[in-house]
Amino acid sequence: MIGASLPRVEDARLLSGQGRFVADLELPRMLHVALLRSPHAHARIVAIDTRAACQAPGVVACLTGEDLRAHARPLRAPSRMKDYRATDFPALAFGKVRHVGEAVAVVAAEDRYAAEDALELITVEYEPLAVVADTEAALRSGAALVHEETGTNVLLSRVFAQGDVETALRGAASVVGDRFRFHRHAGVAIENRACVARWDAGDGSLTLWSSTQIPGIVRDALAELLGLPTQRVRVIAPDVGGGFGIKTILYPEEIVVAALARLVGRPVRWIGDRREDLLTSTQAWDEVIDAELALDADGAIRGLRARVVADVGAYSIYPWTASIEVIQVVSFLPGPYRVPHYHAEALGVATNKAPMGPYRGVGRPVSVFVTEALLDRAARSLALDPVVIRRKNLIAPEDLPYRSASGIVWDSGSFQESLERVCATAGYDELRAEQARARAAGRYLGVGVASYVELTGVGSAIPVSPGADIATGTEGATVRVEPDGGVTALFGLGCQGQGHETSLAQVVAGELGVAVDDVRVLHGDTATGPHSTGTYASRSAVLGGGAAILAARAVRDKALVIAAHRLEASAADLEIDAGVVRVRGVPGREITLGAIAAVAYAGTKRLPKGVEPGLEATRFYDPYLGTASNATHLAVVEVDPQTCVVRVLRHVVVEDCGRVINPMIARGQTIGGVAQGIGAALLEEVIYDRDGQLLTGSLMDYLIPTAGEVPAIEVIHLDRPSPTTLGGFKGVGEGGTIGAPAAVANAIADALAPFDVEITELPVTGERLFRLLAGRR
Ligand code: MCN
Repeated sequence: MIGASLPRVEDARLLSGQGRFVADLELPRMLHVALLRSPHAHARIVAIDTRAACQAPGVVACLTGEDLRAHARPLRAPSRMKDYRATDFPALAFGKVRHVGEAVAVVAAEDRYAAEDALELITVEYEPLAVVADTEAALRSGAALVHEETGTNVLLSRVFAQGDVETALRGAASVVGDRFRFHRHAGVAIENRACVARWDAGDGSLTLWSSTQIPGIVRDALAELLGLPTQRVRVIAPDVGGGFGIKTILYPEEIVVAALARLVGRPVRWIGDRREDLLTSTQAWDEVIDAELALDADGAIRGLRARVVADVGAYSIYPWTASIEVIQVVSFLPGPYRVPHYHAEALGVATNKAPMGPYRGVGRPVSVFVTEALLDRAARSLALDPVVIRRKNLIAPEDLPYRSASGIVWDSGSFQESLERVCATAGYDELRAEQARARAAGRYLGVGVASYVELTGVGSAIPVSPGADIATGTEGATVRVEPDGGVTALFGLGCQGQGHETSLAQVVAGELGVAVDDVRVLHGDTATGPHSTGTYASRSAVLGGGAAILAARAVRDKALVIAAHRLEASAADLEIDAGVVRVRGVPGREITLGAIAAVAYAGTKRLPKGVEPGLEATRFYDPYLGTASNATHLAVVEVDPQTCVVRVLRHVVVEDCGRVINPMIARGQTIGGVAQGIGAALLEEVIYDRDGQLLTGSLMDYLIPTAGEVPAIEVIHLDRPSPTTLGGFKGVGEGGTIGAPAAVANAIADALAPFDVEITELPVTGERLFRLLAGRR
């Protein structure tokens, strides 16, 4: 079962229009919500008049931020991190607005048209304030404050240090460094954010359907904010059309619809449109990184020094806080390399933009871009081949487990192997020869290599977001054999397209000894699944898979005890395959899992002495440290210096996600991630003007890659089981996005080496390339 490229069982439903997303939900008497959003990036709210809107046809309720305060506490993301300043994040702004698009009032009406029309009747008197447009402005003395109560725009700062980087830099044969910039990014899921809330006055309970990645976290936080007991709140994430990290926070709209449903006693629904999504969903990256890499003459890394300033936007998000992105950058800058001396400072700075949050890869696309760009530069300065300098510095098998310069322990990794394999697969030497031939003919081909390591399946020893007030180290699974022998596997984890209904079924089926088709995976419902925080940080295979193994094993052991009793054999002599338990070597002495379940549910009379009735188990798994996934990407590009068009001709990935559950799914995950990485490298950029107005508020302005920009991606799985996780799995969901931007950036720099330009900013849009090449062509 494990290792089989089974077709995804969910696809029949999803590809034939049978999926059930939040917007498909029709509830009797449901109200529709529209939100009035601020046109100002920073302004005091002097007055809001909703009287006319409240009288408008079809309108049932109308609330401002002040009104909502009586029904829901403002959200606050606490952290134990030293030098972190929490900010209140109100579901509807009161006092002032801090970014364009922030909601200031809500209308609930009989339909969305009535709600939208009523918004136009609300008058808001704003007093515009000085806009904190970027981190430079935010750090200037006397700058306007995004949150007055913090007394500064710096919401967090942290230093990572190992060894003596000053001395390492001083004695180096080569020091390469620059200011790098990875611009702001949006996570564009096919399904915009959406939520529906229903209040049941009969038993005082709330049900929220949300396109969230974290139903468990949303439930716990909502209960607290609304003052409800947790067991009275149920959060269901039905089919979700992509999340990519942006659906891993508790959003204002979820609080608003929940509070409204309770207030008016009718179901309330909000379906975000694309403009709202681009304006208000968390955004990613937006960091300026000053970094220097010091090397010996033979290319060995001596030390790395960096300062990373992140634009964290207007609010610190729940539960991850404003630190999630920038702390990952400094944690992962040393990459899969031996870096003896390291010093890095991270600053998270508030501005009047949408809040910063996690996006596929979190921080690592940025750190990998910087480190890999520096390595290529170092190779050029020391006249070494980019592959040779990586070979020299990559952590070797004998170094493992390896404690990185930022303190993360790599339990395993095939760093050298993935580099060698990518070169062999892509035909590196032949590519270089082809590049030389092309250059002689006036064409600019470039080859870019990037290696990375990431921590996946993180357990309780290391929080996903250091200091944040949320425990992310465990997941549970319930495995139940139904009376006919079919198996139901319940997970708290939700799914946004990763194929859990197939891959987790494979894990359960493999451990239990039944056919995959006989396992039905149900997930994403806090009322039915075990305790869970959700799907993020490439954790479901490791944590969900680990819990599934434990639960299936417990059920299997019990089934064998019952079977031994019925077959009058020893449990040690039994084997289970395709749902039938047989006495080894005795043809015909067998019993089906269904028959065993019937006995188990019939009760004590038919069961062996001391065996409890029932055939189900719930188990939790904590991988404790987490496990290292790694890969090397190789991109081949052609750049036309006249038109500044970049074409990615090839993209090869050799990746190690441990034991692969379903190679087709893991491949699909990698391909999707690479496509997003190519978008990040070439196209996607959120742009605000000096007044904090979003200039990329539609997909005409915010460019995502299409099939035209993405080549056929070659993916090889090394399939080296993790030595530290149950099942040997490592995560794969983010890797494509982590390696691709750096590989593409290095390939562009390589193509343009004759013009002596360096790539320091991503995305490398046509305009940026045009400016870089100005006067050099
Ligand atoms: N898998 C496997 N073998 C392994 C590891 C994983 O077959 N050794 C399978 C898993 O069983 C699962 C999939 O690959 O079906 C991804 O597993 P994993 O790496 O554990 O990641 P998660 O399931 O926890 O998903 C989260 C991850 C993240 S963090 C983002 S962001 C992301 C991603 O997954 N967002 C996605 N992939 C996405 N894919 C889609 N289609 N949509 C998103 O929003």
